[in-house]
Amino acid sequence: MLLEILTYPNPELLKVSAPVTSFDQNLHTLLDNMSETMYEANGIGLAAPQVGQKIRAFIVDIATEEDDEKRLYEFVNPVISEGSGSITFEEGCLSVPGFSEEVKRKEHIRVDFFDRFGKPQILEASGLLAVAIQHENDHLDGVLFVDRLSPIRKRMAKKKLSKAVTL
Ligand code: QAP
Ligand code: CO
Repeated sequence: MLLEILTYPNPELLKVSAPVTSFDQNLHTLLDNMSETMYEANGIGLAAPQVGQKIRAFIVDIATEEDDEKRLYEFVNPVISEGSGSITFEEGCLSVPGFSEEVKRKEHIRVDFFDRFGKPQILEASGLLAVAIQHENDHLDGVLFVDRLSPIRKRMAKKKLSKAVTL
């Protein structure tokens, strides 16, 4: 089932999400619907709060069209640690359609998380995958990539976005 993606400036996107407590069929159905919604929207990442569910879960699939197979990662109650290096990437967001800006993040990260069955997992990620995980993890804390810009570029971005919604 396709889900509705909340878009900027919806205040729900600015709230902090709560940890997942039961790894049940409800969670599995939500994750399945999220991946269907992400692929349909040509996204590479989607967090539960973007579809109105304020729980700490997100999905990422950075496979491009040239890549044959999909590699869907599901993260529940993730904790990012041991960040190193830095990488600048032009980011977009399904909740901020039609807008992109360069954001600087950690190049290498370690993520401790749970899979959909509640089994603890550890992933070491670099490059685009690390960028995507940090971007999606921010959604769980109500942070959008626009908030990661320098104060000047943030002001320019908000001005541009406020025009886009009123037009
Ligand atoms: C987050 O972003 C991300 O404006 C996922 O018109 C971004 O899937 C992770 C999208 C960059 C890593 C690097 C945005 C699709 C999708 C748009 C997305 C649009 C259509 C964004
Ligand atoms: Co996003």
